[in-house]
Amino acid sequence: DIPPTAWRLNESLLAEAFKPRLRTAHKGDMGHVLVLGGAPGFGGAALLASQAAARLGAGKVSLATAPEHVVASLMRCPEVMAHGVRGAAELGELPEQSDVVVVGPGLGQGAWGQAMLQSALNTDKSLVIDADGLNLLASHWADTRRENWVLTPHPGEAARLLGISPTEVQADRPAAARALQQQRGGTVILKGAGTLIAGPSGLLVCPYGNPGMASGGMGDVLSGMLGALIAQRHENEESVWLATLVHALAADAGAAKHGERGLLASDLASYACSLINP
Ligand code: NPW
Ligand code: AMP
Ligand code: MG
Repeated sequence: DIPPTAWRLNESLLAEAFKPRLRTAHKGDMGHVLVLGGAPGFGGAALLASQAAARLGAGKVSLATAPEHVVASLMRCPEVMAHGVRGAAELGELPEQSDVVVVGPGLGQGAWGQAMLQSALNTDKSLVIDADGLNLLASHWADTRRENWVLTPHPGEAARLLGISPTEVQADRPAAARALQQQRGGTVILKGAGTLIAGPSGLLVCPYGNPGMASGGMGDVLSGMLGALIAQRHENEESVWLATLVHALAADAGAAKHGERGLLASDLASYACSLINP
């Protein structure tokens, strides 16, 4: 159901936003995204985010992940600079060298994930916090708020952040999205059918997307798309609208081809290309 007080995102925004690149553009102009994630067992989540960031036009993408995931990541996506890190010290200057840090996909909630999140919070860079990054905010950073971040909870993660049940979140999604934005600042994307975006400009709803997105990795791809568009465009809130729109419309194009049951998260980035290169 579309909340009556929310603006609806419309696909017509895309043609306005994605003009041809300057002929003299170089990768240094297109932003550097750093993805922190992929604890043992969850390497795919961080790679999906990284690959989506690369496909959406980020100038450079770095991935800091558990060392055991580096070789497979490089084989799947050599454009991504994959670093195996055992702790915060091994991140070196990566957070400071990037424009946007995406933290959370497959991060886990143990000491390693906590150290990665702390490193991201120590910078003044724009942040995208997803998945276990959100779970850690709920459990260990209860009072932290920030303006230059995007939080991307699904209803389960939103429930943990708000200290209520997922059923209560779903019973009044606009209220949950607004409450999170007020508590934490920045821009909040409450995911799930009829994704809501609560930001400084108010509430928007995304009327696109489909149940083919009810499969693992879809949210991880969104976090990478957000990182790429924020890195290239700087305008935080509008970049959030555009990434949400591109993600959902790419899934609709993908479902038209593969069917809802056959859609994979890793399919989305290639469908997104035709949306951002009109
Ligand atoms: P339930 O079960 O329906 O009652 P979790 P996760 C709720 C990584 N991944 N509407 C749901 O409720 C992630 O990045 C790795 C209502 C349940 O309570 C994370 O780091 C992959 N409720 C980690 O795994 C691919 C909803 O949320 C809870 C809802 C764990 O993330 C998969 C489940 O969420 C995954 O991305 C909705 N629409 N959506 C990889 N390939 O490496 C969710 N819930 O416990 O936070 O687990 O989202 O799988
Ligand atoms: P996650 O649960 O983190 O993997 O994120 C799932 C992604 O897929 C989010 O962007 C959701 O909004 C989207 N999604 C999941 N199910 C649906 C649905 N039934 N309709 C539209 N979008 C969905
Ligand atoms: Mg997720």
